[in-house]
Amino acid sequence: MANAIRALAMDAVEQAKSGHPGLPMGAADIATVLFGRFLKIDPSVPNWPDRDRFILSAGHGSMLIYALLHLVGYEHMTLAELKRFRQLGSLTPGHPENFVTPGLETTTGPLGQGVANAVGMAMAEQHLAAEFGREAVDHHTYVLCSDGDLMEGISQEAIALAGHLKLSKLIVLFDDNGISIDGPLSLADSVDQIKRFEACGWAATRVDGHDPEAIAAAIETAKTSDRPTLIACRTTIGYGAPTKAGSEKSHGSPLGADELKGAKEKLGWAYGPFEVPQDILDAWRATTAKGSKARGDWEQRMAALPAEQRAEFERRMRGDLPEEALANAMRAIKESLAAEPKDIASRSASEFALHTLVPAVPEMVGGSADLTGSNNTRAKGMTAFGPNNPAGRFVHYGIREHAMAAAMNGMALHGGIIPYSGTFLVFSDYSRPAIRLAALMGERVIHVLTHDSIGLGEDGPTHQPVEHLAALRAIPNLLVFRPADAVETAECWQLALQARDRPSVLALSRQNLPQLRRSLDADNRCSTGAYEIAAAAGKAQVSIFATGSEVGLAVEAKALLDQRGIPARVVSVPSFELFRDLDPAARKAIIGDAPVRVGVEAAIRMGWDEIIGSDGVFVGMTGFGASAPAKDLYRHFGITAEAVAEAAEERLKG
Ligand SMILES: Cc1ncc(C[n+]2csc(CCOP(=O)(O)OP(=O)(O)O)c2C)c(N)n1
Repeated sequence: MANAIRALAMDAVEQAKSGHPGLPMGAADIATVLFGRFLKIDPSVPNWPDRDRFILSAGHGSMLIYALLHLVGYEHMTLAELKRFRQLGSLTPGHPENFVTPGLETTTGPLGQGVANAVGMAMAEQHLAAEFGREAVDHHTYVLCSDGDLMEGISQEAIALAGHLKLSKLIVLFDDNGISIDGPLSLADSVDQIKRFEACGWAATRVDGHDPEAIAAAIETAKTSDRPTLIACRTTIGYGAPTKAGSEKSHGSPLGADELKGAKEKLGWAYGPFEVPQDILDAWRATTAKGSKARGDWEQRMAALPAEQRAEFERRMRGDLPEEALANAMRAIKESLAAEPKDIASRSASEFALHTLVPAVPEMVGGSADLTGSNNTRAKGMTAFGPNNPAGRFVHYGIREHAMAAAMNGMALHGGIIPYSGTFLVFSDYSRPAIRLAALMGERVIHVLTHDSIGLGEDGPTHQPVEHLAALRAIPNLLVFRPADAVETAECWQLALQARDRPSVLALSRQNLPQLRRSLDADNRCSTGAYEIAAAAGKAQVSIFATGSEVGLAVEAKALLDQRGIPARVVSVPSFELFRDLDPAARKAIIGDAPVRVGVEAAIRMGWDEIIGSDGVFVGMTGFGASAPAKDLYRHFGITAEAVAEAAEERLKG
């Protein structure tokens, strides 16, 4: 059965003339034991909620999972798809993409991400089991990872978090082949992985990765552990290849016709390309009986649950919001802000909104990378998630931004949870690879990124983001919100929650901001991405576009221009992306036809030409910030109402 994986991987890579045969050939025995004897899946219902999760963190070994999906009988994974490995529009892209291929749990390729996704999935499992009971949620999360996964820094953050949280249903199978692209691992690494994992609170063991019984025994033991488990499986990369086995030469290129022929001979595989004999295919197909039975049993248990509990579980797993509760929460927040306006930092406005949103939307699980008091992400009544309180809805991720973001991806992928968490905007650099993958996968994950400009003041240029808004706006499918006041902050939260297929960033200020929207708006005005927040008295000569903390400043500049007899209007731009999604006529109407357009944002100009044109005036940053009180910095860098008014006036004069 393992040789079927090896043969399919060799044949597909050969046909594609590119790909990675070494891992599937080396890890075939591990995968055969895991899928054959343990993994609780049902190919006829790939998304059955209580299935075991399997993550191939070493995404370059994608032919391993494609071969497995075919062998166990996922309907769409036909031989024809295997033959189209790495071709446009196939279900077998170079690295696994869960949004392309049914049966995949996540998208991997950037090493280390899958391990951290799995930590999030195991967290989600524990949390949902605490909420809905073991009748509804009771599965394992398995990872197959490589040396590269464990060398990446994110893996350290992830395993430390998993060990601390005692995620006992997380089992990592390490393809311990001692080879990476450059050659033997000894060129660059001498970590004792067993000791490393043990030091992080894991159970860890080493087995012969070509001995099925040893692998099976280790998995059995892992399933009874009270901690997460690492099983280091000693393997030979490219197992079976006559000259390339055990060498980096089998890692990432086709074996070549002669080597392939020799490998099949050595493995005793007497079949042609993509040929799997019926008895072996039958044996593979039979392995899913355990999963089908488990699914049947689960359905019976679900049917026996109280109707309300079952309906709530199903809603959450579908990813539908509690529409009515959310609408009521939004109304309550807005009514309160209209009755008692709040001139507060947008991070505090976010907290104010969360106090009402978190109870209304029970799937929200919050957190922070050790900046809870600064990010204001912990709403009233939230308790800390942990082994003794798995129902807790607030995660202390520690100072681990990268694994935090990747674990949040894992929670969203698991389903049943809308994860959100916080750090400083400047440290989005530390989580960016995971944010990018959330955007690629289309996962609803919400990043609260506070201290969003020089407005944070004294902490200085190391902490003051200047290029981060532009850098985040550059990620396709990511929504970057920068709300101007307490009302916009609540509206942006609503939009982030409603964005089912997109991750969001909420860029929030440290410093207080005036509440500009003082009357009650039932509509979500931020939903168009940009809208006129202050109209011109007469035909506008100047349109000022601003985001976040600079919208208040733009409104002051407008007042100065009004005094000078220059009619000006202000457009708040909480989200470039939602604005871009409008049709051209709607966009044009918001842009207006004032002869002068000014953009104001305490950040670099990159991206702004889309709104103000390349001939527009931009008031913002051109380099790094400095350490000083915020007010002094705004003056020092020339981001003031006076400067905006003057720049507009000068341009108008031509
Ligand atoms: C973050 C990241 N850096 C680099 C790469 C490119 N890359 C792909 S596989 C690999 C290392 C291969 O070694 P190993 O993880 O041991 O896999 P094996 O050779 O055993 O298949 C590298 C550097 C990547 N995919 N992701």
